[in-house]
Amino acid sequence: MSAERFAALWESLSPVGRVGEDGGYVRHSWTDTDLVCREWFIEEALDRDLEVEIDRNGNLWAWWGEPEQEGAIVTGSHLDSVPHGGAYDGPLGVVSGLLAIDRLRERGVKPVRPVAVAVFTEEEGARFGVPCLGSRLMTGAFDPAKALRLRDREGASLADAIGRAGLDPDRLGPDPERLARIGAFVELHVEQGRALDHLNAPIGVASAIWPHGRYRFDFTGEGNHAGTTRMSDRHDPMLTLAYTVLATDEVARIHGAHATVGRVDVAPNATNAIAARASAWLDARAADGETLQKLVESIHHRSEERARRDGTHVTMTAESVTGEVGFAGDVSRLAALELQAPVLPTGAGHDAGVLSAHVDTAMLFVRNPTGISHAPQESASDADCAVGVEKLTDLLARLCQ
Ligand code: HGY
Ligand code: MN
Ligand code: MN
Repeated sequence: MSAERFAALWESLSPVGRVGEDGGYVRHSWTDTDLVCREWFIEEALDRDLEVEIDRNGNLWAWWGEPEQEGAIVTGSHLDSVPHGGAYDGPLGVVSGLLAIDRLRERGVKPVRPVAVAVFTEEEGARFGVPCLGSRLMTGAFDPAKALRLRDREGASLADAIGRAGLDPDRLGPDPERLARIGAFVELHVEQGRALDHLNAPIGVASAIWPHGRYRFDFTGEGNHAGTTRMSDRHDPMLTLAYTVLATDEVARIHGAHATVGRVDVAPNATNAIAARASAWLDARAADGETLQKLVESIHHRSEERARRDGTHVTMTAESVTGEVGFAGDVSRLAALELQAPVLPTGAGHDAGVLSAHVDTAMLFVRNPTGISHAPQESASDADCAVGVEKLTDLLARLCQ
């Protein structure tokens, strides 16, 4: 696979959802932009004579071989992005999967089991708040009734969104037959860090995904006039929120963990009014479950202490929590042996993490020279991406024959 050949397919998708001069992407699930991305995938799959399926949860599947046959070898990733995210997080795995099918055929590989490229919906949880929603619904890891009630920031429900795209909300839910037919899942993903760059390696293999969770903090206080309310008379939830953000940073450093508040919501959000209430979303990650729990408990405890001082009130709600994922099965071991690539953990969640509880799973990483992700500066060279396609093809060839 040449860099030019990779770039040709890459560039057929890259203009979709790219916004503003910063080149960031806004591709939220079930929006018109996402439907264009989905159409792109379906066309590319049909161009390759792959059989396309949309499953009950809206995930897309492009099959080479009989979908009903056992032991399918599946690759793929997601097409949705965080707001103003990078180009590669998700789409790189989908484009590489399609090109790997081309390369398997050119190499004359005759699979003895079906091979598929999958596109999972709402992996980022950027619109409806729950990451890996498509793969969690398929594996029964998230309640479909609860999912249908999830709302985006404009108040549209998931039920409305998928209904608009032609799916039947009543069919949302576990898909055990489909899951049982998958023999192995391999997700290729841009590295979200600089380990491969420091190792001067184009490709890596995942060893683990850190446990991580998303926690919503709701602060309530007393709305009032910014100009006439004495400082000593205030119960300002923004103070408690600000302190919680500072505590997040300090506690994460103490625990050698990663914790972030990147999203807030304030009401009434007026220049000349003391806020009545505010919300902040904590993204917390740590190398092991025990540290994650201590990290979140400590942040919550400090926030409550500060609330008492401010005369405000704080509640914390866990919106999604993902346990540690170890990629230690045969497929991961084969990947490390076959590809002779560095093996490294990641702090980022992936559909491969969700599927790994049910299916033998591996993840391949492609070098990201900036190490930046979830931002427009995310990058990967066409040459490294082409190497990624070849390595993915090597692994799929071993698995499907
Ligand atoms: O947030 C994550 O870890 C992933 O990129 N969805
Ligand atoms: Mn991501
Ligand atoms: Mn991703």
